[in-house]
Amino acid sequence: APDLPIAMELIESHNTAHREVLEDDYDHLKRRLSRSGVDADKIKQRVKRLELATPTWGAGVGGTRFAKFPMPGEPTNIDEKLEDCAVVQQLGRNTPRVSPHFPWDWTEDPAALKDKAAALGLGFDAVNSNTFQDQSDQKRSYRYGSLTHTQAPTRDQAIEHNLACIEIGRKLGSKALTVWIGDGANFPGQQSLSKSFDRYLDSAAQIYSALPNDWFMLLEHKLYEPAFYSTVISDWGSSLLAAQELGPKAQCLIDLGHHAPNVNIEQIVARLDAAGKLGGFHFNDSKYGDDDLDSGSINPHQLFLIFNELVEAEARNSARFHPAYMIDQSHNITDPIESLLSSAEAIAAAFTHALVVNRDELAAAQDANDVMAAFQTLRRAYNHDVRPLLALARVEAGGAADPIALYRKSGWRDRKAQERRRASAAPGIV
Ligand code: AOS
Ligand code: ZN
Ligand code: ZN
Ligand code: ZN
Repeated sequence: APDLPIAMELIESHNTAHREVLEDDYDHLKRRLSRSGVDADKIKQRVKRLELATPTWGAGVGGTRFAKFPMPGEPTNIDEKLEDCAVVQQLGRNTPRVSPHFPWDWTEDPAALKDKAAALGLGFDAVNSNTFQDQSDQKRSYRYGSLTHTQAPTRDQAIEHNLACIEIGRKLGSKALTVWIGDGANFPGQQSLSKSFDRYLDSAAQIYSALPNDWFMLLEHKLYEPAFYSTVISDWGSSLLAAQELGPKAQCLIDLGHHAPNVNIEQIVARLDAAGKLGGFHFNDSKYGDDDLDSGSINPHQLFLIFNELVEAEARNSARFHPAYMIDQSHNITDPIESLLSSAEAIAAAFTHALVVNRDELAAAQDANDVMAAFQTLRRAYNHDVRPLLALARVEAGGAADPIALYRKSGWRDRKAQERRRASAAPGIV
């Protein structure tokens, strides 16, 4: 049995204290849902199967290019990050796998790392390559690009790195490689918009051909930053073109923060699904750009509408529906464990709201062009307070009724502040 970080007795007594109120609230919700023909117990079982990956870099305190404010007790190496992700999984019960980033999480002994994670009750999700910054031991610079660089030896170096990520990912039990590159141009005229995309396709094809059969290559688009004039894989269109060119194992990954403000992301979900290319998500929220704020903290309704499309997509084609869900956030001023717990619950809430939409009613209203009825069908689902369902699902799975309250009570961070070495305040990472 895994050696879990938080004492089971603490969770049990916490849950016992919450039990009565929780069951009372759940029964109330159950009655309300049954009046609209929805079986709360069934939804609860489905929500229990929701799995979100946590990012190793999200376990540490993030920063901006201006500053980072370290927090006593924050993790500074992959072992400590795993421990903190294990706390999130133990209390929240919907984040069973961790997504590592290389070379940040580099290890000479992946087998040992895999065992260490398993001992904490964790597995590994997609591996992330990093050719968007230079490493100290690297021969060639990515200043003017990596997979799309004009010079072949630099492209080769970036390809080699991705192949090394696949190798290490195999040993960790990963099933996907996520590729986000910062390549692009900061000035008009700086590079050929068409040739740079061709070079991307060429490099990506070499990585693709090294993928194990049961793996996916997830292509992550982003409209800008660090390339502020033109980014090579800037949007879902470029991503889809590339994924279609590469082959069936190449899929598109949607990071919610990687679009211009007000873009209809749920429509992108529907389009990528129609093309059979909906590979996965990086969940986060944003106000202005790639803010990497906590999921559902700014626009929980958009998250609901995205899950509404996902529920429809799964119903349309459950056989090929397997998007990888991950949280990709930068926790700059909160305790990352609390942000991850809060975000995982917000994502589960959006999913639950989507599950309680009366699909027959919605389809009928759409067919009859009853606009208000269609909208109200969504609104009714969104207005339910589903927190008791989420809490009970967690408790039944061995987690905590109120994860953040219990986490605070556990004294985890203070204890780690005594044990762990201090993090550096160097800005710029993530
Ligand atoms: C960058 O903007 C992307 O969101 C990537 O997913 C990136 O690899 C990750 O945020 C780690 O920096
Ligand atoms: Zn300024
Ligand atoms: Zn991302
Ligand atoms: Zn991003």
